[in-house]
Amino acid sequence: VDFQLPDAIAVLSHTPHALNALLADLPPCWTDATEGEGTWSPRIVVTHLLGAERTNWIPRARIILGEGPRALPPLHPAAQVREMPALAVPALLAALTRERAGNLALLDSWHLDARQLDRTAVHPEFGTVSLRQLIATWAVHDLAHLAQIARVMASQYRGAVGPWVAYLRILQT
Ligand code: NI
Repeated sequence: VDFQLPDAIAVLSHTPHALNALLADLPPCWTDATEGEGTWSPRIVVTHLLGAERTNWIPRARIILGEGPRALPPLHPAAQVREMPALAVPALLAALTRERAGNLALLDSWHLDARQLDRTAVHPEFGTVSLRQLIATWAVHDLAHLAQIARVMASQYRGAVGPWVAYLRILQT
């Protein structure tokens, strides 16, 4: 499937709703569940998504579109979530919903054309990347973390499902 900005924005605008539907009002046995020491709970994943709204996608898009040196700074997501306040899930979901809407309104206001989407910057690991690739990655990053949340939650019942574990590919990892 070719990248089309409105299609990417469609996914990006749905993610907060999907997270709200999945996580709002769930007991902490789900939202604070992990896959073991040092792994992220759904609550920490949402914290990470909120951090990325603030420091990743739009700031990097601005660098790609800007007139200054087009070098993307490295990001440190694990350190970032450690430094962010430990908010409760409802507060996190509200903040993510608000900040995502603001970022998408800003993106829309730029009226990006194909030439702008093809602009590039230098990523610290990958070298040349385009704005188009950044925005596609923003959408896939949402989907990856939705899958991660589902996997973390599913793994809590690895023992509870008994022999059905054999049919549940999500538990085979
Ligand atoms: Ni991530």
